Amino acid sequence: MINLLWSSLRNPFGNALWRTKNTGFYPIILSFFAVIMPQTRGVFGAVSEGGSKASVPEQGVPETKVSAPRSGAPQMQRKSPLIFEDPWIRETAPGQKNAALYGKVRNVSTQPVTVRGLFVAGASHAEFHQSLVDSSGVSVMRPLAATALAPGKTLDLTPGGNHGMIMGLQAPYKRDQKIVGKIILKDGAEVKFEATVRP
Ligand SMILES: [Cu+2]
Repeated sequence: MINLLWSSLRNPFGNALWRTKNTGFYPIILSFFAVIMPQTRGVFGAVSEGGSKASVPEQGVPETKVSAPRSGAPQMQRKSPLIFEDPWIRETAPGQKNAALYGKVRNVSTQPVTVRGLFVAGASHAEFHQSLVDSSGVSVMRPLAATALAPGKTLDLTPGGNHGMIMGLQAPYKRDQKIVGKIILKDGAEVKFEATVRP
């Protein structure tokens, strides 16, 4: 013990190196330099090589951060041209295969919008229908042709009138259920909605 103290007093540096070599500290010191050195070179590089090298990482970081919201922004800013106000579906009885969708589809854009199709979850097929009274006085319904809505105009879907026809139900729509769907526009865009099932 005294010998060790004495030798470290006489040759503290050599002793320390010897100990680190044999206890595994040496690799730690090496890795320490391995971590520090590239950073040091980076700092020197930034200083000696002017803006070119340093500017790459400096620009790269904000650019990737900015580009994410930028690329997302057009989609978020691209407002839906249609609003489906108060969409609802009449609840169905067990075994019933068809249902009807109601609400107000409003064109809130400044361009005419053509409604082409309909998709409703839980059904095999859906389309817009119009209700008519034929020449013999019988109430009938027919698929609504692609409907162009002028800016500000509304397609009213009401019981007894135009409606979304939902066919091929896989299970009954039960009261207070939320049913997702989408209106498909002529240009292929889709307007998603969530309809509530009501009595
Ligand atoms: Cu119908």
